[in-house]
Amino acid sequence: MLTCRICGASVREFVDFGRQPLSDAFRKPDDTSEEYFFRLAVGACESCAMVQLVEEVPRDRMFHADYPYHSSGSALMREHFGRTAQEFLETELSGDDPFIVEIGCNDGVMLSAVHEAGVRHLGVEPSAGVGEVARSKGVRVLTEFFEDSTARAVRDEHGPADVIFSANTICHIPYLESIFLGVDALLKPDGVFVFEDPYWGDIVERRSFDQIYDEHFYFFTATSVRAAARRYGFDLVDVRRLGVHGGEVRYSIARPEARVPTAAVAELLAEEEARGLVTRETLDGFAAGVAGIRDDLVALLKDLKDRGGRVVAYGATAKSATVTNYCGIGPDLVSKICDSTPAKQGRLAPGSHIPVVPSGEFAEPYPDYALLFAWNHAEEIIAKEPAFRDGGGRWILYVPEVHVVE
Ligand code: DWN
Ligand code: SAH
Repeated sequence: MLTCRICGASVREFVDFGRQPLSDAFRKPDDTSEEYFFRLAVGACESCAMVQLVEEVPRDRMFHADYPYHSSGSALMREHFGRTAQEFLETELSGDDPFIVEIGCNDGVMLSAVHEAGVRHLGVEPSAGVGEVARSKGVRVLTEFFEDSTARAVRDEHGPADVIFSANTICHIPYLESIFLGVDALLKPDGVFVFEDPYWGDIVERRSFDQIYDEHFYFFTATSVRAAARRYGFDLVDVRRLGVHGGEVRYSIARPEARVPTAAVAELLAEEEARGLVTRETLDGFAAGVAGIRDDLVALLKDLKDRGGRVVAYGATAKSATVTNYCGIGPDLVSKICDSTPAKQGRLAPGSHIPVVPSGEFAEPYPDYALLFAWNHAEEIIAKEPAFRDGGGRWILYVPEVHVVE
C-alpha cells in the first residue's frame, strides 16, 4: 500500500508518467554515463488530501553545485521577487533590527533587494553554483539543505527570525516534519513562515501536467497545507493567489496563538471543497485530460513533420522533461530547444537528448513552429521574438489543450 509522506494514511495513485529522468540533468554531448531514471507517478492522500509523488528522488541528485536553474533569468520573476522583498521590508521587517531567512534563495533574486535595503538576512541554499551567484550580489548564503538541524544552527548563530520565506522550494522537500521543526526552532514567537508554490487548483484547471517532475514532490492546496501546519503545531493564517509560474498560492503560517486567520483562508478552503480538488472524479479526469494532451501533441508534431514543417522548442524548462519523456518527443520531432541559460546551452535535454542552444539561435533561421515549453513566460518570450511571428512563424502551446496560436 502507498502511504502518505506526511500522515501515513493510504495514498491513491491517479496518474503515472512512466520512467523519467532528472528534469534538470542537462547532459554534455560526450557524456556516456548511464542516465538516472525513476517512476514519476502522483497520488493523493485519502486522509489529509496532500497530493504527492509516490517515488522520492534523493535530494543530492537534484540539488548540487551544477544545478542549472537561475531564478533571475526572467524579467517577470525579477519584478515579482523585487515586489515581494519590498512588501516584507514595509511590513514584517519594519521593526528594530529585523532578520529574514530564505529557504532556497537560488541566485538571490529576492534577497538581493533585502541586502540593498541593509536588512539582516540569510539564504539557505544547497546548490553551491547558484548560491555563489547570490553571494556575488552581496547576499549572505549558507550552502546547506534547510532542515531541523540547519535551522537550529542558524538560530544559534544569528538569533531568531521575523520571517522565514521560501518560493518554489517547500514543495520540493518531502521531509516536511523536519522543515516545521526547524521553523519552530528558528522563528520568533510572533514571526511568520511564508511560502509560495504551484497551486494544485491551477494545475487541475489548466491541466498543466508538466508541473509534475522529480523536484516537485508536493502539490499543495490550502486544505492540505492547513492540515500539515496543524499537525506540526502551526496554523494557516493567510493565503494569496499569485499569477506566476502558471498559478501559485502564497501561504502564511504562524503559531495559532500569534495570529488570527484572514477571511481569505476560509474562502479558499470553501472553494476547494466546492471544486472537489482531490475527489476521485477530479483526479481521474485530470489523468484522462493529460493523456489527451499527449495524444494531440504527438499527432500535431508528426503531422507538421510529414508536411515538412520545421519545429523547434523554446525554454529548456524542468517542466519540459515530463512533456518530452511522457510523450516520446525526441530530436526527430523537435530539432532543438532555445534557452537563455548558459548552464543549459550546448547540452542535451534529459532523457529526450534534444540539443539545447542559445536563444540567439532561434533566428538562425526562424523555424515554422515553436513549441513553447516556457509557457509560464509566454508574454515575455513572445514579446522578445516579434520577428518570428511577423515572418509567419507560429507558437504552439499544449496547456490547457494543444493549440497553435494564430
Ligand atoms: O520550481 C522550480 C521553478 C521555479 O524553476 C524549479 N524546480 C525549476 C524551475 O522550473 P522550470 O525550469 O520549469 O522554470 P521556468 O522558469 O519555467 O524556466 C524557464 C526557462 O526558459 C529557463 O531555462 C530560462 C528560459 N527562458 C528563456 O530562454 N528566455 C526564460 C525566459 C523568460 C526567456 O526570455
Ligand atoms: N526560490 C527560487 C528557486 C526555486 S528552485 C525561485 O522561486 O525561483 C528550488 C531551489 O530550492 C533550488 O535552488 C534548490 O537548490 C533549493 N532547495 C532544494 N531543497 C532545498 C532545501 N532542503 N533547503 C533549501 N533549499 C533547497
